Amino acid sequence: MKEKKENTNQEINTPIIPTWCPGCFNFQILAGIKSSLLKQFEQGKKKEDFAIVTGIGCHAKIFDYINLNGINTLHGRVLPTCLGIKIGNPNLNVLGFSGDGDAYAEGMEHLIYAARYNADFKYFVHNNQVFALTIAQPTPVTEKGYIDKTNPLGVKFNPINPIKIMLSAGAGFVARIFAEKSQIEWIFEEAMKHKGFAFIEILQPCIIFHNDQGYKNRTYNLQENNHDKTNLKQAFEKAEEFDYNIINEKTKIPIGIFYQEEKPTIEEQYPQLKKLKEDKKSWKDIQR
Ligand SMILES: Cc1ncc(C[n+]2csc(CCOP(=O)(O)OP(=O)(O)O)c2C)c(N)n1
Repeated sequence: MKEKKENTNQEINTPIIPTWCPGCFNFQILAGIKSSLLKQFEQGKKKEDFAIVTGIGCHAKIFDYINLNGINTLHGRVLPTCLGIKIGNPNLNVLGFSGDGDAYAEGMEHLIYAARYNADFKYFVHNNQVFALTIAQPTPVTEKGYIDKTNPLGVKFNPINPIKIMLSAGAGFVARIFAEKSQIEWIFEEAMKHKGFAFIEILQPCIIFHNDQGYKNRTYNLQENNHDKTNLKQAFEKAEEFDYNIINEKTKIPIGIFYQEEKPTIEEQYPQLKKLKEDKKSWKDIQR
């Protein structure tokens, strides 16, 4: 077996200039993820301990701006790609990124299974309530009545509520935050401490096509308001408070961790994966 060379280059920036619109909230997400990674490196992890997976869309450009190994996968297929990486090498810290179209339209069925299988990876959904890259068609979380060229009569259906879906599917870490660097840093650390699948929805107003920056003023923090994140019933009640429809003066949007419960991960349940983890190996290392 070849001896592994240690990678001493821990640079996470890339030379690629972001093509997001000036002022896009994706910049906040990028800054928060980068500083969180640097903190992880300070605590002893290395660049090669991480893998990044993105879907297709504006959110997915983050793949080009962070110098980590990974896969810029097909639209809607972030979760099975993350799962595949974890099964190939359960020692990797896998970070998945999707847009709301990617996660809740093309990728919806994978969400249920990610919660059910509970592989230990972290999933960030940049929710701007539109298919932004393809110029603003509605997604399953766009508000009823939304008009665009593909829906000139307005969207006729109520949005789905992904927080409720994740709670129902049995996800062990269900959170929502606003796209602000400090919030990303906080939730990144909490999610890394959690053993198992972590679902993190990031409210990320699209400043061109769905510019609801008022979102931020309507948020309140669950953890600062006595929310019991171990109480599933309470988590559902909090999830009900915001139904993704717009929004009036009274609307309150809970952010923070709705629910957290550690459950056995897929890696713990299969002896082969458990052994790879214990031996700090991947399938590649044990191939003959
Ligand atoms: C299977 C498939 N369907 C549709 C497309 C076209 N497409 C490319 S990007 C995109 C929008 C992505 O929207 P979202 O996932 O919400 O990400 P955002 O751009 O808002 O960050 C679509 C529909 C595609 N590339 N592949």
